[in-house]
Amino acid sequence: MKNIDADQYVRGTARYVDDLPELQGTLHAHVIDALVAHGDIVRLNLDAVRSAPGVTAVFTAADIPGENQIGGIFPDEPLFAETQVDYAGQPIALVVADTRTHARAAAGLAHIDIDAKPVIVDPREAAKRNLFIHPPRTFRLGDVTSAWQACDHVFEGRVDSGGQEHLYIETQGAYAIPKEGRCLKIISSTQGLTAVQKTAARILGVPLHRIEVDVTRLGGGFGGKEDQASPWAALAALAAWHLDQPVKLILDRHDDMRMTGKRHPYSSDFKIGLTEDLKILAYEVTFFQNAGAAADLSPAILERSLLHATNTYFIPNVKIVAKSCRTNLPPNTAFRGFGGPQAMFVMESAICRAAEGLGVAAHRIQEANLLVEGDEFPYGQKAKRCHAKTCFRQAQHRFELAGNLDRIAQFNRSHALHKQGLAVMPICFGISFTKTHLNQASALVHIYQDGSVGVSTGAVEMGQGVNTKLAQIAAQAFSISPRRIRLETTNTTRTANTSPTAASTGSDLNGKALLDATRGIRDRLMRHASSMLGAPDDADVAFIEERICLNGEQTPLTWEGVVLDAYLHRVDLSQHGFFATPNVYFDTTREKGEPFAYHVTGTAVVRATVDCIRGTAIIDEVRAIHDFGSSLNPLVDLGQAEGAIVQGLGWMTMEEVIADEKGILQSNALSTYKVPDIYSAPEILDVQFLETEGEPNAVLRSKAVGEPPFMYGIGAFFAIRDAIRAFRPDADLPFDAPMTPEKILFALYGA
Ligand code: MTE
Ligand code: LUZ
Ligand code: MOS
Repeated sequence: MKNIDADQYVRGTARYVDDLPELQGTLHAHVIDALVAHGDIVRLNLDAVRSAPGVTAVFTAADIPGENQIGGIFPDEPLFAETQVDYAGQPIALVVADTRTHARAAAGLAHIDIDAKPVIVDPREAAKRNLFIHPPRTFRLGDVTSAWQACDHVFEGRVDSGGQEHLYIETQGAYAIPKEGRCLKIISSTQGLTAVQKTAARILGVPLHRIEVDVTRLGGGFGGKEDQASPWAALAALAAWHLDQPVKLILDRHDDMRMTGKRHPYSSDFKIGLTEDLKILAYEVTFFQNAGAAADLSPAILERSLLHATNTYFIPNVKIVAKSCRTNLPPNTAFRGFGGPQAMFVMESAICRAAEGLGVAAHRIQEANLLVEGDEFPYGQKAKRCHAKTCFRQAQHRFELAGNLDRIAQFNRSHALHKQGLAVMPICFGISFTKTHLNQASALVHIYQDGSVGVSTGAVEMGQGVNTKLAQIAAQAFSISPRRIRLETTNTTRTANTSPTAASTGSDLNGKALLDATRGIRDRLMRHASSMLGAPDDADVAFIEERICLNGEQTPLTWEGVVLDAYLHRVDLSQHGFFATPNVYFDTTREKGEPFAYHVTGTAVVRATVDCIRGTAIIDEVRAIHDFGSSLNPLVDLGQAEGAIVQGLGWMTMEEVIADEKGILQSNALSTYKVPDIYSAPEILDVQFLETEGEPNAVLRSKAVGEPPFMYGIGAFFAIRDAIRAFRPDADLPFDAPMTPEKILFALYGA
């Protein structure tokens, strides 16, 4: 089935927050923010803002009726800075005017004096000063200390990976509309409706039932709207609450880039020990996570780094230490992979270092250590239905690894100024929220009298195609045409207590809740059809392609006929459904548990060509064998894999978030921040489906797909590195991503 939204996307008729027709009396808000990264607010004079043309009101912390607090995991983040600012871009006040232009112009008239304090942007520097978001966490398996002696080879190193701007096409925004009885409806571009609802309620000091949140779709989220949609919604809500008028707040691209958090940069130290036959016996790693100025989701992201530190390998002796470091940057946040990519990049760097030290190909070390059935992860869970080896072997064979390496060597011999390199990139990603309680979802299904169906779930459509999958699931459950199914907006009054659509679990959790709801209605409708047919209780009644079948034979009854008759006989045609992932748990005192419903594995082969005059690199091909399970929708899944891979390539090769030493973002526009476009996508992007029985814990055996393929992009770093080595075998190459042309040139010719 093709994506049910494809038509709207192509025609440009899909409606985002800023496309909604504005209600009469709608006002426009603009944020007044800190222009320095750290200091005490010594004077805040907003008189000129207040008297500027078109201005209705200006709000500060003093106007918050509830709590000036938006921290989700720890209460360490005010909505408005009061006495001090901790990062450049931090909101200090909100101006509301009749037009957006007026609001923005007025904001420029604010006089804010800040007594500057020292700025820290480097996580290692923060760690030296004991500036942590929370105490470090350590995961252990076996005993690294004694294992080093048993190793034939030990290597150490440092690894750095940079931030990444989400660059969702739709910027952050919200539209808050007062309803009667001091209630608010907030239309928000959020992945997490309940987070928006809770944040607005906390700011206003009202119970959750006074706040309704509604989402039609997002123009992308990528994790950037998992919880960072909340402050903008809360700001619009605050203004709408005081003024009793609708208030819209949409960030422009520049403000969005300056004011919102990004993927966490990490700096890490590793030590890896191997035996003569390339078995990794011990691995020790310390992650310094650059959290930014407040916790945001950093503790959860750090946890996923701990969980994914050994990628897809079994290592018997492991020690992983993770430190979340407080710096003066906007709080960094969820981004596709959620700390997993950062950790896996370190693991692959360690393997690369060992391979270079031993003079063997990295893929031989990778292959010798792949997880097999029953192997224990450092967090206690055992590998189950593990396809790591199958994917790796199939990638080796189908993509002719040996032949490819020969051709590359041949190319490199015959080209002086272009060099090719190759990397194999196996991945393993755990599926479930690592906070166990978030692994729940609900759905609400209505069948209308004409047989058409309305489906509400907690899932947010952000381009990933979850609504298409949900429509398929409902259509399949009732055996009716998908045209009869309508996916309603995601709304907190129809689906309460939603987990964010994140952790790649959107279709698993909501799909299973939806299946639960459809089962209830289907049972009632089958009983009703039975009685319409005068069939005995034990008769075999089934819905098959809009017809009712009795003991395998078609009857004259149709879906529409049964639905209408059921209505006339007062059969309940609505149903709530619920799903909670069984058996997942995690014990943080022992740092052991079974946090994931299942794992997704795969292997990619990445080939790159470096232009050794210009320092530019082209990723020629990415081919992968990926475990989609038994895919519900191969086209949607392929789109997810391809998009994720290109996003991963961007993180590893060109996207460079640069804040200067004063904490001011330099890469603050699309002229200074380069994202992959169609020309930087590999000419050969070939993602093949591993043939499997499918995953029983996934919805209809179709595995989660949103995040895992992102990590294939990591292969690009090592492919480029391999090509550089072909030009300059003795190059001193740090593990420092992204591998931009600037760094490549330096590697080729630098000191
Ligand atoms: N695909 C598109 N087109 N836009 C997005 O914002 N977000 C990604 C992924 N794919 C995203 C996307 C992220 S970070 C996640 S967690 C998943 O989609 C969330 O959706 P799912 O759980 O339904 O896979
Ligand atoms: N969000 C979250 C996530 O709250 N918990 C997670 O485990 C997670 N994983 C990936 C992406 N977002
Ligand atoms: Mo995705 S980072 O879980 O929104």
